[in-house]
Amino acid sequence: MKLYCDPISTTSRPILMFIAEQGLDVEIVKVDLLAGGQQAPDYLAINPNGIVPFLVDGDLKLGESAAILRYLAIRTHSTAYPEDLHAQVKVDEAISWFSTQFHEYFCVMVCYPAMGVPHGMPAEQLAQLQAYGREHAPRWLKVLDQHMLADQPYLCGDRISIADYLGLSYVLLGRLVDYDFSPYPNLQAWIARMQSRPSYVPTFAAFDTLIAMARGQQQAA
Ligand SMILES: N[C@@H](CCC(=O)N[C@@H](CS)C(=O)NCC(=O)O)C(=O)O
Repeated sequence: MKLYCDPISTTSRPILMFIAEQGLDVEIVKVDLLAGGQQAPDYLAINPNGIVPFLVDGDLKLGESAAILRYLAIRTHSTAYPEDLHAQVKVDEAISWFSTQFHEYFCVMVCYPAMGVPHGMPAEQLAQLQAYGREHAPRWLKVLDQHMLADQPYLCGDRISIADYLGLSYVLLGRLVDYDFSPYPNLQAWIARMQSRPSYVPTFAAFDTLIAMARGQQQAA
């Protein structure tokens, strides 16, 4: 099995963390996003979308981080994607929530503009988008803090699920733009819980380096 990915990619890290925790025998193939490796003809021949992550397992060619997580968890009979139908659809619900509401308001509107990720829109519109996101993202952060994580250690109960791996990566984008999570104590406790897992350090090393660089640039400015 091969995973095409880049540790600087938000959607690659959840899978790398899951693979590390499960000790899965997966060949990691780095597609260097900063060098434009996702547009290299040999990679486009594998994944015409030109994005990572992408999994190849025999005849199976699979994109989309959520689908890859589900596949790996089912294949390994991991409790991170429970077999009980009600428990399973709650994990699906959390994954969809992160990929839509949370990603749109928090990642796309708040974090990406502050990170300089090109949206291809004029600066004035981008500033409006960011302001809108800053105003409305707390709605979803409150849901996370006061409902999803209010009385349980993980997003879908007492056990970690694949939604936690995915959600962590999205939430931590906030650290890259110095987002203030202090109004959300349950969310902060969950972040700390996830970061205390041994798999966190190797998986997020490249990301943490980016944070350190971003802070250095802010201090120098
Ligand atoms: N919905 C996809 C999104 C994947 C995605 O956007 N990957 C980014 C990195 S986080 C990428 O490869 N970007 C390269 C590009 O757009 O050129 C998933 O969840 O896997």
